[in-house]
Amino acid sequence: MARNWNGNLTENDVTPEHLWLNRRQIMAGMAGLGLGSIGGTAMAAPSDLTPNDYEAITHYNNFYEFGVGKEDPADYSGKFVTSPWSIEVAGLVDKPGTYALEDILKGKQIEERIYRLRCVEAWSMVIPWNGFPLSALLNQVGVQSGAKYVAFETALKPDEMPGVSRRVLDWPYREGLRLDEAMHPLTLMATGIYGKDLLNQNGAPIRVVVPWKYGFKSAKSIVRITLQEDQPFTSWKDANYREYGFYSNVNPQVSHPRWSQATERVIGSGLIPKRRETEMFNGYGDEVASLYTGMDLKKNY
Ligand SMILES: Nc1nc2c(c(=O)[nH]1)N[C@H]1C(S)=C(S)[C@@H](COP(=O)(O)O)O[C@H]1N2
Ligand SMILES: [Mo]
Repeated sequence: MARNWNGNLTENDVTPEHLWLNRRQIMAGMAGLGLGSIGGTAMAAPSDLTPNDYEAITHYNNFYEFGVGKEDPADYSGKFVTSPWSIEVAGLVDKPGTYALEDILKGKQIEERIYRLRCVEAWSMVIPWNGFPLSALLNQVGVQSGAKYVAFETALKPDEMPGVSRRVLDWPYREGLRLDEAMHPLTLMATGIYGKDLLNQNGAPIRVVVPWKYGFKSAKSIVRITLQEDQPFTSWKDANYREYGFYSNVNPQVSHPRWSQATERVIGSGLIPKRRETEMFNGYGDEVASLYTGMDLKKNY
């Protein structure tokens, strides 16, 4: 099921940006396998993009519907039923409706994308996702011209989610993106990790991954996607708008009110965890900075 990002390019895919991303992805993959560089090709890929091991990726999680402890999602998500699954696509689209997961996956090419995940809590890891660009789904349903934002809603099943009895957030967990962010080729609908179907704790069976934003923007176990004109309600901004903005692009220069975002703790780096400097847009600035031209990112945090 897993396939590399260089697989099956169509003519439409062959733009300079895509080619660059391809090489970067291949390199990232090779770095993960310890293969080093391809015959001297000039390469912008970060050399330290080594995926975390499966154990860390599946046992150090935030999924508050199952509890607020990092191991709670692994320990308490066993009752969560993720099959059958469907996503309701609503709002300003040509083909609204409830789509079975199988129908969403039909014809979608599953790629591997090795991305950094930077949590707003100032820790990070590297995850080899499997999935398809959100743009493929949005193109399939036909986004109408009035749509400016995409809203995501997570499943809310209190009988299967022991964490939601505590009102840590205004459930269901909701997130959103501007339409151009949602259409960006880096924005992924993930269905797997390391070539295996997502486990419940990682957002089975399907979740969004937006690698240049703090992790909470990447909503798990999505059941509804709405195209709309207005900026969507988002759970964390609702919980505390001074701490969590709508954009929440990774930005080492904008501190969280209670801690600095300049550095991050590297999960899986040993008993005395290493810290690394946090990069603007989590290292994806070459690809995404142009989305924010002319915006004050300190105000629009
Ligand atoms: N539905 C839902 N999605 C969620 C969360 C959550 O609590 N509920 N936590 C977010 C946060 S804070 C992070 S850092 C990432 C973690 O993803 P991972 O556990 O797969 O690494 O998921 C995000 N998506
Ligand atoms: Mo997070």
